[in-house]
Amino acid sequence: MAYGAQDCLLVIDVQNDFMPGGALAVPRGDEVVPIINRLAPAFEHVVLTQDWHPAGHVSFATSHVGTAPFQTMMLPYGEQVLWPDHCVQGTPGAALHADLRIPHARMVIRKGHHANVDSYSAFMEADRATKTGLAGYLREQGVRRVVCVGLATDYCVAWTALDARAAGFEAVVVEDACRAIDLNGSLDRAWRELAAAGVRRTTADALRSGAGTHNPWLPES
Ligand code: VGL
Ligand code: ZN
Repeated sequence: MAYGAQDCLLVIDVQNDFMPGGALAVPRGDEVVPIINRLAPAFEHVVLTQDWHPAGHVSFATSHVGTAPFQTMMLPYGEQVLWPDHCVQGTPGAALHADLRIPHARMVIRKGHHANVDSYSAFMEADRATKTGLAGYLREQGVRRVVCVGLATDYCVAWTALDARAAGFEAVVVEDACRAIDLNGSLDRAWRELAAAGVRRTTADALRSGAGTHNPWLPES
């Protein structure tokens, strides 16, 4: 078995605001949708995430006087990139892309809902102390390996994969099923950190061709 009950596909933040024309557009972010749709049926266990901020969230530049989007600011928990307002709870921009077809997804986990703390990672908020509950859920389900796809490679996907490793899971990032924001070298930095943490990097083709057989990208766990 290459992947099965011990594996979970994590589909990260495939939301309207991260699409071209959206509030925090990720270049070519829409291209991941058909790739993820083709990959998802190979996984019996899929979890979706949604970035899910209250209006006035601390990560929004509009919440701080004299700031502009994409600059950084020191907050009590560390340095924070300030973003355009995005993924506000219940708005159309926070909805999942309408073409995402993963009816068998079991859980949607929403993150970034605390007004004063951001959460790129699906496991742990930016204060590096508050857990989302995802690690406990996955452990109770017998999951040992997460396969990460979605947006954005260098923020929510990378932080999620790194925290998956920190929580004791195997982690894989499917490079062509992700797109990056790439702010001041963030994408190169993310790939270096992922490699150093033992996160595997693969492609959707390599994953698909390995389904149900031995897959050199995904050694038996
Ligand atoms: C994300 C920036 C702010 C992401 C979320 O999904 O990568 N990036 N909020
Ligand atoms: Zn956000």
